[in-house]
Amino acid sequence: MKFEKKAVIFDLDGVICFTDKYHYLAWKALADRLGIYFDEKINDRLRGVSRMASLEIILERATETYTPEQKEAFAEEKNNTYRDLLKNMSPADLTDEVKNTLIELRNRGYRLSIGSSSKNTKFILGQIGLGDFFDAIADGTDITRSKPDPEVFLCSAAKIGVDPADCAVVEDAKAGIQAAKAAGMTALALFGDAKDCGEEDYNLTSFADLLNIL
Ligand code: B16
Ligand code: MG
Repeated sequence: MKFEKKAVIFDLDGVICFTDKYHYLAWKALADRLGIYFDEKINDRLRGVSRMASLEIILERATETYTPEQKEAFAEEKNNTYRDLLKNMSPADLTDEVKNTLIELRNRGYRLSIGSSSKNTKFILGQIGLGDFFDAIADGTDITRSKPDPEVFLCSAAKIGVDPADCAVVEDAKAGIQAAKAAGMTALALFGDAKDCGEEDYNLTSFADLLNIL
């Protein structure tokens, strides 16, 4: 199968790099401190959704109710733990497969951008050596509605000046696949709960598989 596209919009967490394991560890530390059950299956539901929406999912299993101020403090506590873990990231956390595929896509003339729900996107890209690589970045600081709303992908396409119909999105989250489809884009699933979710246009066998279909 081949897709005729002008741009590729990448999700960050779980696609370009594996910060998803750090999200898990940071949420797990908070959940354990509060005595709330949390495991990797629940963690899968947090992929692509905003920090506060993630917290609400974790608090579904809480026996206490918390005030909005307490919830803000919990979200900040998680983010501080997460950012401490991100400080250990370096260009070694960018795989050769991802790096070489991105370079080859650029050589083929594609516009390349990011569409991530994370407010830590620019910090993470800097850590892994991609701070200046993408043609545009749309992230959690640009939007008011997180995936499955299409806002972040429409924002990313607008920043690179490409019609949504000419964009392919690479996602590891079912919420991200739904967001891409709602934006009128082609949705490519890679890993996570995106894979075989039933709403994707294509399941990638690997990141480098992009070079076979674009
Ligand atoms: P932050 P993505 C998403 O990134 C994560 O998948 C999701 O787990 C996280 O809650 C969200 O970013 C917000 O992240 O707390 O750093 O602002 O997959 O859209 O790149
Ligand atoms: Mg993701």
